[in-house]
Amino acid sequence: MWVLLLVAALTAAACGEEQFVGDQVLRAVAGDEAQLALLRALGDQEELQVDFWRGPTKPSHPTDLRVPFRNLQAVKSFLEANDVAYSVMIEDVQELLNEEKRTMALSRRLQRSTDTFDFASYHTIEEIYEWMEQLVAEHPSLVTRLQIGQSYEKRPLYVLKFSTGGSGRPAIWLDTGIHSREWITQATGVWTANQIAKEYGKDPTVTAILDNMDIFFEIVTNPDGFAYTQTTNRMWRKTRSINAGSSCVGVDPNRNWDAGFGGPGSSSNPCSETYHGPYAHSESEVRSIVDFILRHGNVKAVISIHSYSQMLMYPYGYKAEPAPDHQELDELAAKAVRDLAAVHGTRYTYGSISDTIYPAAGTTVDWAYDNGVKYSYTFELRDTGRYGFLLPASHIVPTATETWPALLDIMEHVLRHPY
Ligand code: 0X9
Ligand code: ZN
Repeated sequence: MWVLLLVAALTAAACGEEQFVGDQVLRAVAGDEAQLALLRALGDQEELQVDFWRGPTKPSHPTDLRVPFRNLQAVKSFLEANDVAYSVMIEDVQELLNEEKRTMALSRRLQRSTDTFDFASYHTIEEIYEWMEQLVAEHPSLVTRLQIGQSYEKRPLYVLKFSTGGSGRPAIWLDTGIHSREWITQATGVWTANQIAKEYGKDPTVTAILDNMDIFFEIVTNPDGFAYTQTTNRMWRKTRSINAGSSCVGVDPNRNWDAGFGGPGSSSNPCSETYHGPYAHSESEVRSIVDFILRHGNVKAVISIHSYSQMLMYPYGYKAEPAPDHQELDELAAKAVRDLAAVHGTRYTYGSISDTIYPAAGTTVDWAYDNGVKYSYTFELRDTGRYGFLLPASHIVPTATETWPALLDIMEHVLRHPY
């Protein structure tokens, strides 16, 4: 067995795939503002190559950080010297990646022999694009596939359109995978799109929604990043655009929107994971959605799906001021997380982005809200950090299944509250 593993590891390394052998994900909890500042300082020391998975947000809230093996001792000593409490969440990142690869390969063999799509497995971008064609072929009068633009590396930006006809109908926009490493989101996107198609004409809520509104669903919102997570670096979050004057690649597509662009919680450093880019909508992956939504002119809800932390949030992220529709958005979020929890007992927190998580300028839902889309929500799916971005495939169906009633709550509310 270990010979096979060794061969697999050597092959991956020879193909230029980034290895994470011995890397750990630590959870640190700052006791006060001073300790929080120390955690932020860790991130500013570029040579330590600390990759923040979650936070730092506020005292007594968890900060999850992936630390390369060679810097583990330095980081742990720093935390200990400053009395910052921490624990190890993931002992060896590479072990989880090996397991993920094994299950993907197993599912692929099964799929070849049975010719059915495995919703309980992670898939490559090619498999997802092929599945989209299949979905369209199976539901020709309901589903079409549009191309709204091209990524930086010239991949098509596909959107599934669910429509029963009419023209200029109010619409709901859904996106998953704008951060490429958040694999549970694209997988949940595939399951959910299939569910929408399957339930039309059966489930009365889905039927009522689609008899009056259109749904647009972009599943692979950051295709270059997604392809890169599968060939080269599983932990890639940003786009893959080249930054003039820097050797660091990519822009954070969830800081690139024209909503408080360049403000708190975003970075002007191209090497940062939260780099906002040279100007608002510089990324074609973002620009294409902006153009699409503005040109459509009747988008009533934008639901942008991320992971992880189990949260449901609404504007604002770029300012602390409550949104004019705060109360309605909050009540609807409360109902959605209640219905989500009823499925498997999974607990979500909810609130505005700036209250719930941290100030984040330039995000999708703030842009949508400021451009007239009242029902703007963003999910952070499972889990709360046991696996983080490396959520095992066995969680895909449970995650998608529990998220479904929450999505239906929001969509049904839009239907019943025309504006
Ligand atoms: O930093 C982000 O962009 C979000 N967290 S993530 O781990 N998915 O990267 C938080 C920002 C506010 N939340 C969302 N817009 N989902
Ligand atoms: Zn994200």
